[in-house]
Amino acid sequence: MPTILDATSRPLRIIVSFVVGCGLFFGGVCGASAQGAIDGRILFQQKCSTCHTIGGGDRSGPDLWGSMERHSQDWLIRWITRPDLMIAERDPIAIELLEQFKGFAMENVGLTEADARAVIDHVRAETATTAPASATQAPPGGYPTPPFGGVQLAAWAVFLIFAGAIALVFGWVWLSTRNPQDVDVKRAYAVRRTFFFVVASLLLVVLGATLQDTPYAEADTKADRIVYVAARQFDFVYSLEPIVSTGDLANVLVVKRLELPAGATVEFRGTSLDVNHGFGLYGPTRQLLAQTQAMPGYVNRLRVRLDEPGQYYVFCLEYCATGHHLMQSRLVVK
Ligand code: HEC
Ligand SMILES: [Cu+2]
Repeated sequence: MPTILDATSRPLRIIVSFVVGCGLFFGGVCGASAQGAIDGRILFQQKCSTCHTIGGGDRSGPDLWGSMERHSQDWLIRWITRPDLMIAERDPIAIELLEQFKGFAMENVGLTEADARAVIDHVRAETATTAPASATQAPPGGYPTPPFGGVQLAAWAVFLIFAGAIALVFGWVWLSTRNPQDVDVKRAYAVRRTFFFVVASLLLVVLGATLQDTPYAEADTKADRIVYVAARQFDFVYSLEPIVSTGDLANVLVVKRLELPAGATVEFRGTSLDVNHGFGLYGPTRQLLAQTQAMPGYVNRLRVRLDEPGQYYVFCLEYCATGHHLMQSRLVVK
């Protein structure tokens, strides 16, 4: 399920509001005597949670984690009880938020001042006890250690064997050519020519054998999901709307907690807002699945099918400056 609800899901929200409203009315009638104090948690769930989360990332309204610390109590009470009035009065903070949310206005949900206080207390308490949603935040208990074995071990062994062979050849050449007079130049060139043809034909064979595996034939098949990724020093920004330049960041809804359906073909469209970065996608066991470069001025498409549900990781695979190691993020496949 995507974490974004957009304006098109309005009818759904009206139905939800209606159902919630009916529940509230009858619940209120039955429970009025049982419940004296106003419960901020319940109010939040009923009146705010269609548009807001507390630490779960932006929906059609901003993530409210920490938002109570950004505004004065007076402002909050006025905003929560009469957002329509404040927008009409062109309150500067309200207008700025409205612009950030592309003109989608918060609704007046009919809270009293006492209700508003209870909700504010609830959001403050949740902020104090939960972690903020952030794709860049490490999971509790840290990142899993990647398994060392299988393909990775084989690749490492092949690398070591080849590197060792090259070192041996260099050593042998160094030892056998200490005296220039000893070198038979003609024979050396003949060896070089043979070597060139052997390696070139070997590479051609490998090219022929692997060409059919290149994904270009599927380039115009449709992806189930398109996720835009902007890399920058030092994090990854995700959105379901195109991000090409830094200017776009203000106009798109940034997804703080990226959730993707299991089995779907996902197309990441990656770019960079500053220097070259890498976009390396790792699976639940932290094994590298796919990677592409994130370069300023280019949008690279990376298609992957994420079958296995779980936590996936994204790391920068290009040393981009001193904060490179901070470029870690996560997404969830459900
Ligand atoms: C219909 C969707 C909707 C509902 C319901 C809603 N809000 Fe909002 N809220 C928004 C939007 C959208 C914004 C951003 C400003 C704007 O565009 O009007 C916002 C902004 C806010 C802000 C400012 C956040 C910041 O980052 O500074 C607070 C605080 C807030 N809402 C609290 C609440 C509370 C509390 C409730 C429940 C009583 C609630 N909202 C119900 C949509 C909603
Ligand atoms: Cu980097």
